[in-house]
Amino acid sequence: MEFRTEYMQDLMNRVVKNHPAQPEFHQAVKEVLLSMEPVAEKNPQYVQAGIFERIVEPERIVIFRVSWVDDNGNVQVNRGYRVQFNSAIGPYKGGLRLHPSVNLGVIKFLGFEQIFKNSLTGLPMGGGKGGSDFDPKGKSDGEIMRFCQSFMTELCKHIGPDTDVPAGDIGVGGREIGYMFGQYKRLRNEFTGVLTGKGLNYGGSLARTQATGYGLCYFTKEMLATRNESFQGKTVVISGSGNVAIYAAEKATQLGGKVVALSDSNGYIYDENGIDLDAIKQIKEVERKRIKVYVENHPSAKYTEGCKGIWTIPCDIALPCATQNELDGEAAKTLLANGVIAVAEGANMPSTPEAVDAFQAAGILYAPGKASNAGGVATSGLEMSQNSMRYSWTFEEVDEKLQGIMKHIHTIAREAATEYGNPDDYVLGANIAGFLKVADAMYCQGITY
Ligand code: NDP
Ligand code: 2IT
Repeated sequence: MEFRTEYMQDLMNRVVKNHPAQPEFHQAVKEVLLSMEPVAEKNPQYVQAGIFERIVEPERIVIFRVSWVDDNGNVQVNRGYRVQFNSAIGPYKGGLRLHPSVNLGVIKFLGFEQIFKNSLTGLPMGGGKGGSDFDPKGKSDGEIMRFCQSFMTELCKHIGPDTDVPAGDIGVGGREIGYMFGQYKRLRNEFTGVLTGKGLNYGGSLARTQATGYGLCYFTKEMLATRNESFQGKTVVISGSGNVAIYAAEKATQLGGKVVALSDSNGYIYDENGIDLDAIKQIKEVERKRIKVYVENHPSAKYTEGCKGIWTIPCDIALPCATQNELDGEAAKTLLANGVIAVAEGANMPSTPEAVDAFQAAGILYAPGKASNAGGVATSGLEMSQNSMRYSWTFEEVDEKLQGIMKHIHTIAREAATEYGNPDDYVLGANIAGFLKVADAMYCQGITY
């Protein structure tokens, strides 16, 4: 899609010029600004107050050196980031990613998306994201701990339970959050809810581990219901085999779907009888091994090297849950030719713009990550509430609130999409519904940032 107004095209040109060589950030901004053209026309006060110019510029960026000592006694140096993008509706909130592909542009795209996602949850959370180019693969527990402690030694100066509350993302799960929380507590002498995704015995929330994957399926269920469809009897393909993919597979199965494929960055497994999820949890969560190990004990399954081929498997529902731009235009065409009826994103921006255009042109159900994967951060918001109350809800209580939030996101995205054009355009709906709350808050607070 291309811009039809000079105003947004000019703004986009400035973003590209002022943030050079950050293609993921440009991609995320373009998608949102395209949805903003009718909003700017309907709301001249936002144009006058410079809301669009301000919302694409992070409020603050912290970049720092992270040195640590590996098991051989060698000094290693990585780069740490925290992008505090927008605090109009609450403290900055968003995950930390540890992956060698991390750079400032990647963290900025993630922080930008987080503004709208967090707003959609209805909870008071601003947008932020952080991480490092540290590669956790193959590192010992001791190395992970020393990295996390060094990372937090600097990060702790910039965060706090009412300022900025990080959480997990790729490469950051319960283990890493534990090491970071311990270091924050030691340095600040404070036991506070400064991170979410914590262990259950030191302030974590029940159902946070499951929340992103479960929430993704709750959203997909709502979307399917608009066409009198459900997960029942459907074949489901899910990319990735990390936190989001595993719990998406669990809930899709509970709702009656059959999950036939999962992947990691090396390749994918296909089992037409349905994947044995307990075995996957053992391989990925406990042993931290590669997914190909699965076929050693599952003769009906087949392993194929290379992760992109997963989209050639025929399915009714596709849930990309690995990483950005993992599903391109060609993969989208193949999925469509094989009869896919719904694509919902567990990952952040996994579909390229060409893939999104293809899904929308074909008229299938397509949910952008900022709506469909918001269950994770929503439950992080619920963890913050529980920490503030010094109280814990049961699994059922949290899960029920999560279901309510995903239903609400689906409703407001559809309402906004209906008001501004086409009820089935969840991209338009999610961007506009997420934007309006933040824009009003920025407008009311005056021109501060
Ligand atoms: P994990 O680290 O638990 O798992 C990531 C999975 O994606 C792994 O299977 C990994 O394979 C695969 N993967 C990562 N990078 C690549 C790559 N470059 N190419 C192919 N596969 C890759 O992360 P999560 O499950 O937490 O995150 C997955 C996605 O969901 C991300 O986009 C994240 O931003 C998003 N997300 C996460 C939320 C959360 O609460 N955790 C909330 C909302 C969105 P390998 O092990 O081989 O690297
Ligand atoms: O992309 C995301 O929404 C996350 N990684 C979760 C963020 C959070 O603060 O729970």
